[in-house]
Amino acid sequence: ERAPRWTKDDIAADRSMRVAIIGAGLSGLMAGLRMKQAGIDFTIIEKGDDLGGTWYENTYPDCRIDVHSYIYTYSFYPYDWPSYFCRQDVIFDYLRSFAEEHGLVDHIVLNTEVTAANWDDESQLWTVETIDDHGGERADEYDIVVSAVGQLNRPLIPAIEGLDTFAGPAFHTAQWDHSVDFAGKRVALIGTGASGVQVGPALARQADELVIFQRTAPFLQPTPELRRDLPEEERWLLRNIPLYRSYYRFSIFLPRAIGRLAAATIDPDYPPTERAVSAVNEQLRVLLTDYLLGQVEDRPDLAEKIIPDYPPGAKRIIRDDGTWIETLKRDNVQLVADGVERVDETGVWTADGEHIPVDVIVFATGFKASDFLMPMKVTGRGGKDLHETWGIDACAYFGIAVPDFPNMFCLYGPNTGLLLHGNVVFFLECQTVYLLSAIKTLLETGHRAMSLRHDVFEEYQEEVTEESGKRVWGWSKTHSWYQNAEGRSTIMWPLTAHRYVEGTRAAEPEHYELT
Ligand code: N01
Repeated sequence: ERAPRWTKDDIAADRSMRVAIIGAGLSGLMAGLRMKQAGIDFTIIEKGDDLGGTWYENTYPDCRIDVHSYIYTYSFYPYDWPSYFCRQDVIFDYLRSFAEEHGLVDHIVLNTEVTAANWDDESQLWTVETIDDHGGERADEYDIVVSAVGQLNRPLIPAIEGLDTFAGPAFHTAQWDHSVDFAGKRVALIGTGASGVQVGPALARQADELVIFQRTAPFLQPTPELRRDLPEEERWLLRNIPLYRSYYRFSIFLPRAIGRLAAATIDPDYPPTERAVSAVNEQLRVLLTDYLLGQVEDRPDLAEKIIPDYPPGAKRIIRDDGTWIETLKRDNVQLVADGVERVDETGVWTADGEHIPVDVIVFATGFKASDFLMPMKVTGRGGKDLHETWGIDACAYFGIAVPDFPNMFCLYGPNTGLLLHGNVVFFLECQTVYLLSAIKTLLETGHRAMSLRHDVFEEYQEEVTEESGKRVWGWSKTHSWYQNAEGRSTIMWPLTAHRYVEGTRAAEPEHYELT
């Protein structure tokens, strides 16, 4: 529990302080709680018609978390998770009960999208412009803006030629059309990332035929417990022994895990034939490749399609309990390891010129992850535009603060994505500690605004850029959502969890211009 040990009224009772939090997902709710505990006036503005963010929006069949549920949990709000990797509805219930229990629901304005946030140099306030689902526009002033919009909130449907001519339903996994009955249908599933691999088995069971379009083969991480309930003894331990819960939570700091990641990702000399020091990455590649090949000994036709040609870790390694390959082997499933060229009224054309007729197209094609804070228009000091400043290279100090955008703090911002070397909820708690310390500084010093110093930002940016280049998602130049259009990672945290804790312990006043 890292709740503030102070309230606004303890420090500056006469001062008004209003905070706008954009987004009512895991991050926004967490920030809301901290504001409440600090006695600060706050509003959570949510574009959707319920709270929960990603766990409200993604309702495709068998959508579930891919880190252990008892790690993907606020440290101070444990839950009696029924399975190792809980399904979307269970996580949604967790977030709802969190919000209800902490009195956050009344602070959330639903169906309202933030279109712009403009900083006024004179009043030193943000004007947050919103539009609701009836077209009602508003502009409200706030002292502080907290972006809690997430990274994977803008579904990406590729611009495939002819898509608008397709006669049947076509939709993204994050915008599931529950009115579609797959029975008796021939379905195309485009994309074999985490979403595609999760939804594919359910589609194969429901549809008459499933055609899976795989552009790049995924590595699969053997996880036998993926769809299993947690045994009662384990649940008892997690419920009753806080130390047991903490062990899991803080295992991210175990040198073993960090060492493994570092060794597996630092080597710049891939491919393996030219490798000098990538023994662990290579070991991992062999293990994961054997895992795949072991499942298709009877199917050489599949074997040649499912082996990735990039180093493990360059893209997300996907949890698997054997279900994926079982699905690919089904009689009603066809795996097309070929690009999608175009779509016509009745089906999909592959790059090889084959026409595959389908009734429904499901896009598991990911998100516009690098478009941080889009499509909001954010203007800071001197009318500076955030997206013009960033270009395609979004960067914020520890993912949180940007020079010339005073009193604006991002949660789960640029370069805070994680593989083995952290835990998104733990990082989020670090971010809110930082946010609260910034607010405390403003209250204690009587200043109205704090803007990150350029030199502090630049030093940080250099470190992150250099370290990103050493990680597998950087040096391998593998195409993935970890990278932007120019191949730079604006998504992943390239350093250790220790470094993140150290850097977010407090918003150091000397790192800021206070006005
Ligand atoms: O998206 P992705 P995702 N033609 O970008 C393919 C989280 N998540 O939604 O690899 C054909 O990973 C693309 O191919 P390629 C998790 O962090 C979590 O699956 O670019 N194919 C790829 O196969 C995850 O990492 C859970 O060559 C096209 C796929 O579409 C993140 O979300 C569950 C294409 C996109 O994969 C994103 O995963 C699900 C085209 N034109 C997701 N364009 C949980 O556990 C793209 N592809 C909560």
